[in-house]
Amino acid sequence: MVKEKILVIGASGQIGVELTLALRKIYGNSQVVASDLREENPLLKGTGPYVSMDVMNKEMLHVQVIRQGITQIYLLAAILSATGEKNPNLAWSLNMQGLLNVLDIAREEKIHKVYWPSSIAVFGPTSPKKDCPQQTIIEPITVYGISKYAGEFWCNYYHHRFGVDVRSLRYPGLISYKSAPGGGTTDYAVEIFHEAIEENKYECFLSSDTYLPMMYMPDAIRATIELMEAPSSNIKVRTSYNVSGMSFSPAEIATEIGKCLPGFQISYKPDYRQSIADSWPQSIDDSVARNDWGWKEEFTLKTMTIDMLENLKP
Ligand code: NAD
Ligand code: AKB
Repeated sequence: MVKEKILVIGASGQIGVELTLALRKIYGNSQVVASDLREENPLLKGTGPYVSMDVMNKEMLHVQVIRQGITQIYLLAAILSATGEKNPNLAWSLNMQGLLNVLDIAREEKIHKVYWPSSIAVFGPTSPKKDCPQQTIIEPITVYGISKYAGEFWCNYYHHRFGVDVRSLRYPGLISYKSAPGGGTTDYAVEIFHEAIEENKYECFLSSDTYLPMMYMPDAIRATIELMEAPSSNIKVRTSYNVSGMSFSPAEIATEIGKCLPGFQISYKPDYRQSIADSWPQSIDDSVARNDWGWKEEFTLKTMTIDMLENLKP
């Protein structure tokens, strides 16, 4: 059996830290090279190799892939929805060129597998709001959503044209306690826990009844690893798979937190992120992922809330 050597790009981010640690558990610490533009996240320090790298620098990326004998790449570097609206050109440039650099090198160096996440942000106001299916009308209105949708088709193209085994999930908003989120519209669902513990109150930037698809990080990491370990013949969608965890509104998560922290108060002051959230579906139909490679979420709003608070309490 070939010993896999994995490169994680964007390893210091919200997903990168936990995914790198999970991959190191499976493949061995020295077999998973973490890399990022910013400094190594403290949780990664001492757990395995780290290289400082800009995914936009294709030459440097190529050299690292050859030098380290990389056989799999997980590309997580991106600009998310809210930050993307502040600098659309930068978001387009990083989200597209970063992916194309990785796909090109994967093709040239015969990389075994590539992982690249898409997002529920591909959907727009004309997509179904409830149980949004795998295939439907897709007309995103954010630069982030446009870049993810274009990226999905680049993945599909490199797979069918050049045989690159690239796999992808449309993550919902991800909730975690280990590393901070990086500029998304769903970030309120992480901030609320920190503020609840520190202040017992939270001012939300979305309105009380804004339902969005969400997932707890342990489910997201498991979904990623299960997708990547599934036999290639099971991966029938080469754009990106819908995956679902839970769906809730700010009012509902506040009620759940209030059950654990009596007296917790939420107030609402919607800002520019409200229109982004309003353009996305409220819930996702992931039956294709369930059928193709057996996806099933574990955490509910209730079990996630209890786990988040237990882990964040001083
Ligand atoms: P994040 O912003 O927390 O992390 C991204 C990391 O990439 C950061 O550590 C950043 O320093 C790094 N980076 C930025 N530019 C870089 C460059 N030029 N070269 C190398 N590294 C660079 O993001 P995240 O939440 O961990 O998201 C990871 C991926 O998952 C992204 O593609 C994102 O679109 C996708 N996703 C995330 C969510 C979510 O809720 N977190 C939901 C859907 C999809
Ligand atoms: C964001 O809000 O931008 C991300 C996402 C859903 O892709 N969390």
